[in-house]
Amino acid sequence: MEDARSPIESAGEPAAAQREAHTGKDIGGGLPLIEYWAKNTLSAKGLPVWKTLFHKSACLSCAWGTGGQKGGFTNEEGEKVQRCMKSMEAIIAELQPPVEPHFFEKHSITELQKLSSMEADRLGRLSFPAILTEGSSYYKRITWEAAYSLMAEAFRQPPERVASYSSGRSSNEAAFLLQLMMRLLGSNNLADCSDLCHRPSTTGLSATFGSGTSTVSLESLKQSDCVVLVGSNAPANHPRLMNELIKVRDRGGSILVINPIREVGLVKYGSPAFPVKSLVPGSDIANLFLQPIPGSDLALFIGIQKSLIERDLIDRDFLQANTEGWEAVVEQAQQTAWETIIKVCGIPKADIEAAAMLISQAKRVVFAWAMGITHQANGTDNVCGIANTALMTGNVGKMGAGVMPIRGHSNVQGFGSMGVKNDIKPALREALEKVVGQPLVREPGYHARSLIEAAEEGNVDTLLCLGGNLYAANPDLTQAKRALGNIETVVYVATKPNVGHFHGLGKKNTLILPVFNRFENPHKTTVESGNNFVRLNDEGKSHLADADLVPEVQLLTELAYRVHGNSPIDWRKLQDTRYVRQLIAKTVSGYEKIGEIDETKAEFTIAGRIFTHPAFKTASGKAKMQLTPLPELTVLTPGLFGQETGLVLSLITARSYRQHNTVVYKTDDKYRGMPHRECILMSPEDIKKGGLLNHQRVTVQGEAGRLENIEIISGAIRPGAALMFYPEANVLMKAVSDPKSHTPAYKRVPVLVYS
Ligand SMILES: Nc1nc2c(c(=O)[nH]1)N[C@H]1C(S)=C(S)[C@@H](COP(=O)(O)OP(=O)(O)OC[C@H]3O[C@@H](n4cnc5c(=O)[nH]c(N)nc54)[C@H](O)[C@@H]3O)O[C@H]1N2
Ligand SMILES: Nc1nc2c(c(=O)[nH]1)N[C@H]1C(S)=C(S)[C@@H](COP(=O)(O)OP(=O)(O)OC[C@H]3O[C@@H](n4cnc5c(=O)[nH]c(N)nc54)[C@H](O)[C@@H]3O)O[C@H]1N2
Ligand code: SF4
Ligand SMILES: [Mo]
Repeated sequence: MEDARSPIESAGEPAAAQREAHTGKDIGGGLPLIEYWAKNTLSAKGLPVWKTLFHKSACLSCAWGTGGQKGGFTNEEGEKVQRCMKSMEAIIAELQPPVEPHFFEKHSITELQKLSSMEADRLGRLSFPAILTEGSSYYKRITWEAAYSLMAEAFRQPPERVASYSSGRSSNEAAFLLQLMMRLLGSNNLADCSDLCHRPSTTGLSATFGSGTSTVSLESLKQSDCVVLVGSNAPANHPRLMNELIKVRDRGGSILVINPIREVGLVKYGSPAFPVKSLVPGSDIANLFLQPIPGSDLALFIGIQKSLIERDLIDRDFLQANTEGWEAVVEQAQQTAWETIIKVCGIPKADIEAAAMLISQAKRVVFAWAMGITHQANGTDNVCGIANTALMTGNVGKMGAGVMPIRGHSNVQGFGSMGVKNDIKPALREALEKVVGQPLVREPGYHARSLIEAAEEGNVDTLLCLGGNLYAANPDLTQAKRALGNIETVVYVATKPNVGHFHGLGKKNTLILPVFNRFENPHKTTVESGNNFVRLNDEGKSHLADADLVPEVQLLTELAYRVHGNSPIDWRKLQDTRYVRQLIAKTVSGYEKIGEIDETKAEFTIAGRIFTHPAFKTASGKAKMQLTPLPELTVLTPGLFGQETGLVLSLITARSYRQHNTVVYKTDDKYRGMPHRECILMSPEDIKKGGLLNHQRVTVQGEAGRLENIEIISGAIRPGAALMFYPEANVLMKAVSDPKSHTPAYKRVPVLVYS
């Protein structure tokens, strides 16, 4: 496959200007990765890092899901691999010394509220329970006994007024216990970070295939000859996926990248896994790089479908035999005018056709995506549009092909499997009902957004947050703070302090309860990767010698015991996680093998999820293709902000290269040439159009708030689009959500830029 001509040029956009504007690095990855490794492992402080690197447990960071059970650090194919720098960053943050013992006595909440995300994280590990009560300005240490009594009291409220939120870092065992405790209370108010993340993928894929996760295993990905990578910044957020993309190119395959930002690592990536051929010179990644208007990907996919239909390149036999509803989807693509498609996505017809050709020439295509697709007001339709394209080309249900949402947190998918969701699958509910011998509620509870709305209206009394940062992860931080402030008792179970602990305060009580992380628990735990592979984590030890920490499983079982007593579940017995795994094996479909994992140590692929034959988990066994209406992208004007002038842009809020979600590790982003976090990445064309200058300081106004003194950075981003870092930019936006998944549109935020 030949390297593509620059599609930016053919899109009529001045590639030269974009290249000139690019102030960052020339390749993604590269030597800085090795330098980081060397600095942190060869120093005097390197020993605990090495020890942790060799601990047999899954990586803390992303859901690509590398782990250590097979000896050394291995992927599910048993290949020995290196941990990426992101994995190391997460470990180093967990190996920090404890927060200084008298810190909270010396610093009032007003002072704590001034800390940035990075400063909050750098306070160190949480090592004792603390409480902030109404009228007090200081967090104070309390005993575990007092914390449990207070929580148990707080959970004795009507079930509709209690809720949980969770972030996918904890274990399957903790997740399972959390949902069981909540459901026995009679509450489905199990909001989860996936509501803010890949829920559109789960919703769209479940509707189409009857299964909400990736249909592709790592083994299968290794046989693909084309990967379509949409709305993902994998060089930063899933670095080990980059090695698979390099290998696709090495075996003569092709990569189509779709992203409004020409992320440098998606053009060329220097991987430490291939030190000689790749690390310094960099490996080519994208054969074709398309930069659509933010939020318009569905139009581009309908364009790809149309082009395939026009050239008679769709697999009608496959559609006939294995899908339902395909005629309407084909008809829709045929009926949609090219003019409309091109206008909505901003990509010229020739480039859309080139993308269609690239897909049709390949024998086995994997379609992969991340937040650029899900963080949209039509996130679920986006996912269905991708699935339709895969089905039309016969690319689901065979080795080397399929649809692959690239999951976020290291165990976010496991939380979903364990039933941490505001609605419960009937099969799981029935299985749980058998175990507990009583009916469980069927009505859906609050997801992350409806939880905030309910709290704002004063309808929530108690909230337990198992990890995460519900405050800073939400759109409209002012609303999030107000909403949390209406909840009587907010409990944060965490390993390290974050800004949510200081801003997301409950009305009467806010508790911060410290727990062990994955490599410190005194018992075995499991997690699930985005590729549907279950990992076993060995027992470990914490470096925090005198700390007053508990395992998450102990915290949840003790709380459940105090709320529910001994019946119908012997909660204290479940402090031994082997029994939790027995319950999971009995109740969670596909997880049967977890019942033997303590004896066999055999990590496994979850049954029924990887489709190597076109037999799906719908009632008919056929894929149900969904009709996907074109996105309606409103034309933005300064009037939206009550102004007459200024430059209106679609703001993408995303991660820098040195942060994990709301936790910032370093303030700069060298790869995008952004020297600090108060920057806005803009195209040279827009800078000129707005009468502005590179490095000028401007005001960025959103519908919910404003940020001042923001530095313009000129970069390779599509005109009309801009990028700022989350969570700081979350003050700007009102919550606009996809009606099907309720996930916020963080990637198309209207903003006005002016000096
Ligand atoms: N190091 C590190 N790793 C992480 C995380 C982290 O914060 N740090 N977070 C974890 C989590 S929870 C998640 S969900 C994942 C996130 O992984 P990603 O989804 O890669 O993360 P984002 O930074 O949100 O980047 C989204 C990408 O989508 C592009 N994009 C924005 N709008 C559009 C659009 O309209 N169309 C298209 N096609 N593309 C668009 C952006 O330019 C950007 O490159 O990473 C996980 N891994
Ligand atoms: N504007 C904008 N907003 C976004 C996004 C975006 O791209 N743009 N992305 C969204 C996405 S994809 C997601 S997933 C959410 C992320 O939202 P969350 O998952 O809520 O947030 P995190 O920042 O990952 O949470 C970090 C905290 O988790 C705690 N923690 C870490 N490890 C453990 C552990 O082992 N156990 C426990 N109990 N706690 C632990 C630490 O205290 C740490 O401070 O944000 C969403 N918000
Ligand atoms: S790619 Fe993800 S799972 Fe693999 S080592 Fe890096 S952060 Fe960990
Ligand atoms: Mo996420």
